[in-house]
Amino acid sequence: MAQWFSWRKKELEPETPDPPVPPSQADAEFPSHAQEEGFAPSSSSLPNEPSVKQSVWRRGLSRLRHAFSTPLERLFRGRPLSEEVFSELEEALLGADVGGQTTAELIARLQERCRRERPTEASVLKTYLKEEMLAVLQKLPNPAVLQKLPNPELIGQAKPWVIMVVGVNGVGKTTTIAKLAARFCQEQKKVLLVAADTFRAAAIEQLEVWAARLGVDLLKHQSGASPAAVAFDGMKAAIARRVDVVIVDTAGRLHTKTPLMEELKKMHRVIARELPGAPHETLLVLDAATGQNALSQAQTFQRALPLTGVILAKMDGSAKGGVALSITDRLGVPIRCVGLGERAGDLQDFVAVDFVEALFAPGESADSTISLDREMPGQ
Ligand SMILES: Nc1nc2c(ncn2[C@@H]2O[C@H](COP(=O)(O)OP(=O)(O)OP(=O)(O)O)[C@@H](O)[C@H]2O)c(=O)[nH]1
Ligand SMILES: [Mg+2]
Repeated sequence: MAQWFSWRKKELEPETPDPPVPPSQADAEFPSHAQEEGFAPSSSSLPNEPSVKQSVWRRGLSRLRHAFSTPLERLFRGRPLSEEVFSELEEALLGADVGGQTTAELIARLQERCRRERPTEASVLKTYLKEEMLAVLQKLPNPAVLQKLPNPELIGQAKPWVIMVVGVNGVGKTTTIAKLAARFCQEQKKVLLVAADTFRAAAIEQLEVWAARLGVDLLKHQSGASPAAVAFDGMKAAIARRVDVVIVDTAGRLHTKTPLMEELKKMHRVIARELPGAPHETLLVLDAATGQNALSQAQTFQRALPLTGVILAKMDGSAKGGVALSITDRLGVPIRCVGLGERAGDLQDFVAVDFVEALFAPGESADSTISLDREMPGQ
């Protein structure tokens, strides 16, 4: 670890007084995205009462918070800055699956700030860490536009708006598709689900159950059918039925000898041939509980397909959600949404400030069990 504290040794020999430590800006600098997104607390809310959305994020990240940021509070409390503190912080970041490279970069930036601003207490690292994590998560361009799913303006430009959902088996693709379809239904869009995961009959049935529950159309073939043929028929049906949004479910594994990536590329080509410009979104679903494995999966998919976004499912049960940082940092593909549960309403737009605030939120509040059911009646 770099000798970050060389200035502290000098400090022991009194020279010029320390520059004042800048006031903690973290909280003041986190704007209320809740307001932008229409989830702002009502004017009757108490000043420190979290909004429904903040509560959902806090509840969703509770596992990661308990594994990562709660122990950090203890690590920082009442300790002077030392190399030991930095190496424990490094361990905590690695333990949360932030990943080696992103962790090293974060630590280097914190050390650089300490050299510059010369704090004495380790507790200031919490503020610095929040700010540096936010900088990593916000480094992709134009997040405000990219994050919106559905984006009614974009959907209006192409009809049907086609979303292809990919990912290895079991990560949460089908559930995420149902969550997305529920959102489009709320926007009064006509949705068609295409069951192109023909690997097993149960996968088709699962999508069928969701389609019935949400009251949307489904196009399916027999299990074992060619996924590209299902995608082809799905596009034909979507155009004929004048649907607004098509969401194509895909397999995470195949029973044929064709490698998965080749089959997915073929589906992508078939969709593009039937409707130029489609698929408008190719979303990769990753399981947040798999930590750094999720990043290597993402890199494999990125080599094969023009991904437009990542959806990080199962964040609610994960102590390894720090992978969100390395996905943004290393992949260069924005995280669009996060899965915070198994129900149709348990999908949140990924807003970096909400994520960081929830990660470092003080102890659970009484209403931390509020669920999105309130926002999505009738589920
Ligand atoms: N806790 C939690 N569970 C989730 C979430 N998303 C999906 N699941 C659960 O994860 C399991 C697998 O989800 P699926 O949607 O079937 O995953 P899949 O990628 O379609 O799986 P295959 O079709 O087998 O490739 C199911 O039990 C889901 O209920 C989430 O955000 N949070
Ligand atoms: Mg599935």
